[in-house]
Amino acid sequence: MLTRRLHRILIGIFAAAVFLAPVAMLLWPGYVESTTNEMVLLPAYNKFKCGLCHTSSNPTTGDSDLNIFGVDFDKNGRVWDRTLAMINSDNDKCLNGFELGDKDGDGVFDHPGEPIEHSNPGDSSDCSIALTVQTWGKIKEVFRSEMREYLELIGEGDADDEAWSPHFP
Ligand SMILES: [Ca+2]
Ligand SMILES: [Ca+2]
Repeated sequence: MLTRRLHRILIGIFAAAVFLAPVAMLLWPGYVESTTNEMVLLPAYNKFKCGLCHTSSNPTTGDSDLNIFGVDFDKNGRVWDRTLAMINSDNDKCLNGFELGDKDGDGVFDHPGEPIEHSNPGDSSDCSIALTVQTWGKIKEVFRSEMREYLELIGEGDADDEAWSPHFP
């Protein structure tokens, strides 16, 4: 009789712990705050936010695992610097510094305007080049140069003649 009652009590305690622990941790106010405080140490975070370091873009304590970049950031003392910028955490074709728009890791975003990540340094399937004002300018420059050379080659253009120049936005 006593054993059966003790058994029920123990099962009740176990069930309460299983169901209440996640709720208690969700209500732990310091958790989300600490993630946010660390996110702002990165040169850009407006696109992926928590998903830069976590396997979830909206982590709770139940799914707050770090992704591979988050692990490297943690190993680096949670400091963004040249060392972390020169690592390719997710083993795609882009270094962390490129993905976060700060190639030399000096903490300053490399491009004018609002700092937005090129891609996610913790996602091996994401290694993209954002079409910024700067990269679009480079594309136009290359095209104009190639077109000028071609027109001169076929005798249709003048290096100083801008009339043929295509109009780009
Ligand atoms: Ca990478
Ligand atoms: Ca990536």
